[in-house]
Amino acid sequence: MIITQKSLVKTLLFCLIISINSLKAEDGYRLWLKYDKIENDQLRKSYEKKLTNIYFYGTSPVLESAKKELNIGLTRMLGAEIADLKEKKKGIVAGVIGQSSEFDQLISDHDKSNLKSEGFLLISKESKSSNQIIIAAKDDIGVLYGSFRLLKLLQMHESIDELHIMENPKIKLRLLNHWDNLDGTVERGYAGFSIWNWHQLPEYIDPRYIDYARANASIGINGAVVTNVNANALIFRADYIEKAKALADVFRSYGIKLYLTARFSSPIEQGGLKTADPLDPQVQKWWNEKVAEIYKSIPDFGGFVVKANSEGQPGPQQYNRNHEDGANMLADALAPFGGIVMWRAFVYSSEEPADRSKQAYDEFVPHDGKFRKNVLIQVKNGPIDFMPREPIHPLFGAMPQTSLMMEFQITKEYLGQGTHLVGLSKMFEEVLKTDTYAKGEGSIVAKVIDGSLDNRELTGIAGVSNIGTARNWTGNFFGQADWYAYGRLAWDPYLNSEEIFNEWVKMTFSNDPKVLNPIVEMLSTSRETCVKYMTPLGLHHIMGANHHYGPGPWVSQMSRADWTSVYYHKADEKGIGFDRTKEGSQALMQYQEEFIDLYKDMKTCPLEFLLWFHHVPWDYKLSTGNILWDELCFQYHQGSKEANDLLIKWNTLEPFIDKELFNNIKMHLRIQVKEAKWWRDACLSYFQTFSKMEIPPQLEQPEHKLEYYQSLNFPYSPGIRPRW
Ligand code: BDP
Repeated sequence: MIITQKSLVKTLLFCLIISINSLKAEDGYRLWLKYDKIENDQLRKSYEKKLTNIYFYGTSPVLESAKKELNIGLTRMLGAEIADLKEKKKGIVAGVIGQSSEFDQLISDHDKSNLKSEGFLLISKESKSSNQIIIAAKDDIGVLYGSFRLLKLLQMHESIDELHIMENPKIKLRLLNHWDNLDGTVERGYAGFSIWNWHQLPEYIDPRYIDYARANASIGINGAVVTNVNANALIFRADYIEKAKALADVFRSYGIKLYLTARFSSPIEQGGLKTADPLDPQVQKWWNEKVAEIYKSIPDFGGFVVKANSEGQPGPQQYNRNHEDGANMLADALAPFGGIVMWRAFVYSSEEPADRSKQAYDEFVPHDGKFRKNVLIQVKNGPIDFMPREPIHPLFGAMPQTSLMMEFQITKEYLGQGTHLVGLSKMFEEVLKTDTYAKGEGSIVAKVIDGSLDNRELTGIAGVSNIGTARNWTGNFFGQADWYAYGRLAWDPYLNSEEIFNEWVKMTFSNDPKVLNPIVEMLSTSRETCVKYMTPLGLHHIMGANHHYGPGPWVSQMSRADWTSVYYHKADEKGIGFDRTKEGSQALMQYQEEFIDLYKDMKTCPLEFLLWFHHVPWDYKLSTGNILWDELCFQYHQGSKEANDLLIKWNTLEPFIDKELFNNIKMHLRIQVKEAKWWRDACLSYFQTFSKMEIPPQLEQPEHKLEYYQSLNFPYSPGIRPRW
């Protein structure tokens, strides 16, 4: 046998991949793309028979990424070398429809006509002369997604016989929003610093950028907004545009477009103008030229996200203009290049309105139908701010002539930050499946977002990223599940969390039911647990000031009333809760009639939103049979007990989990147990000063006096906005 230098290098590389795989402790870097060797010989061999040859019709950077990924994944999982044999009858055959008639013949007309942009088809074909697994799509990104799907089948030990899978993404723009600052810090980031090394860009391309793009592509994310919504105009300086271009160049081969946040006052800060008035011709000219300059470097640039007139950020209202004027001006600059504007609806003025939850609706609904075609209004899932539980935002279903996109927060600013295990998928799912009743029953939020309710073409969803320089990307290991779940729901907002958790656990931990079932259960129950120990019964915004870490129901002295906790819980000697009914702030009236009917009456209002919509007397008898105060105590205690159950369950998994990973998670779960108790005791001690009732004697009493909890402070708590 002649051993060429090339084949020797290839074999050595192959051995290296295999050995690295088996030696390393689990540090979490590989995310759900672990591709561990399939130990079941029979299964592995059955895959091997069908998959060790790859043939791609055509070539492009994205197709190359797909081929590379198949190579890495199959080599590792099968422990066999993958050949590129130019053999089209056996093995994986992939291509873009419409580029080769030979390839097109493999796909039925029915399948061809059902495939949509970015979707994929995965089929097996077996005959006497052929044995193929075909990956077909309308574009190369679809082929990449199909390749990841095939690898996932193997990771989940599923059969690849008689394959016929067709998937099309339901939402067009599936984005991650990074709240990353140019100085390397991450607002509300709990996983280290920003992964974007702006200082060393554009020359230094961190290999992480590629793995980041791979991970995103594997779940269908097709856009990244790399800068913070509290934006810095410096990003528009020529050298920074070149840095951004370097990132865009990496992302492109994984089907990911780059977007930037636009500080509204940039024409002043970067352009030297005296104004940023959107109707000023000079200002318009500056934006037009700046956009043209960006497209010169980044021809597929996605567009801008804008936070304007919110929390002190500049915006059109400073010039007596409105959101429409601001968004349309930027949209006009971007339109010639196919770019879009995502204008955020998270706005509230500094005038301290009677109920902050009403403001976005009041400011945006009058502009329905008046935004340019390339504008999306980006709406947070709830009307306040990413709380552990909020009702849906009243804007969903209220602007049928405008593209509304969803904004979820994946980073857990309000749900345990860097340590708590809280499977966010459940929260995302709850929101997406909630009925707006905008066009009668069944008008769920998912239908607003995917455009099907109002026949909207331009659709989108954004998730505020939870990743950073932590070796395992998310700091808290289970944050990986949140990133994964967000991507899956962005692809298909009708999925069930259990299904998503199952996939993630299988790919990340194991297919063994002994491991799979308990972890899926932990993920499935944990969000409800968190709500109970933080904000049960519809309470909200009662966390520590500024850093938002830990409980702070007593927070009352802030520069704005609607940054305090007392503004939201309104506890007094009579009761607790925010009356948002017709008799109160009337925020409930912003919803559809059927929605109002569900929540308007204290007697029938579902308990999870009781204190969101009502001010309820302490001794009010609830449907549970308990008076409000007792119920509050029971819920807090139950939440804290359930946090402990998570730890107990985890401990049973010790024999099956990599030691390093087991301990990593165990330490975080211990923190969660401690902090759940802290939340419980601090909140009950504080609310007790109003209820003046005993915590039911069968429950453990708070360990410390209220003053102790109030005295705690955390000056270096992570994620704080630097300018605050
Ligand atoms: C709040 C965060 C703040 C963000 C703001 C936003 O505390 O850091 O800037 O949302 O979404 O939840 O703009």
